[in-house]
Amino acid sequence: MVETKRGKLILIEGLDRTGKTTQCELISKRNNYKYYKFPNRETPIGKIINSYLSQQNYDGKTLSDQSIHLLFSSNRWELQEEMKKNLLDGKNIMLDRYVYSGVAYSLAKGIEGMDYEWCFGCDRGLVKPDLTIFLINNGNADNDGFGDEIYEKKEIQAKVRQVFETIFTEKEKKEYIKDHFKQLDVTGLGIEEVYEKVESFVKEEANKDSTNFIYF
Ligand code: DGP
Ligand code: NA
Ligand code: NA
Repeated sequence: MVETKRGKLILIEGLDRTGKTTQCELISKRNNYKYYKFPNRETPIGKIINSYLSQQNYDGKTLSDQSIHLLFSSNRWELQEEMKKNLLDGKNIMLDRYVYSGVAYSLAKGIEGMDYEWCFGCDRGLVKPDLTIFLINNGNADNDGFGDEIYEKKEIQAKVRQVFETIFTEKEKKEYIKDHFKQLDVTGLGIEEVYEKVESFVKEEANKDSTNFIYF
């Protein structure tokens, strides 16, 4: 019996407007990867998340910070079985945001009691990416480019970035980061220039043997 080789799970993380979605879509189109984006705003939970983020039909009081945090996590859990099934079927997956966004955006709020362990807690057990690519863009410091959603503000983005960097340089370093993390500075680069770099990371990972699943 021939065993199917497990597919790779590759994640792109970063602040808003760093080009994550564009790159994930290009990789999935050109290399036949499945594409998952979190939050997935189409599920029942995703619809609540969408109204929170866009602040439409939402009075700002219905959901506490803890509650929205758990909904973001739940949104990842909603699709977990399907993702694992695809991977076991040998399909490669590109992920647009995942656990690290979950931790970073909530930690950045600085809410008492919502520390790193608390924020990570509900995501423990999700399958870990084989590779995480963290996009950094130093070009939009003035942030005229941000949209209207709840976190798309200069001060919030600066805090989120700090938290991302802490996670990737301290928290996750020991067990995981060395082989599974690439930081990519995309400042001033065009879409195809970024793509070339992202694709080379993706191909390098795709050529490695697949291990058993690792978990958060
Ligand atoms: P996007 O659709 O990629 O622009 O993401 C929507 C916004 O939600 C963006 O500002 C990042 C934020 N976000 C994504 N995932 C999470 C999460 O798990 N928790 C929190 N609090 N925010 C998140
Ligand atoms: Na956004
Ligand atoms: Na995006």
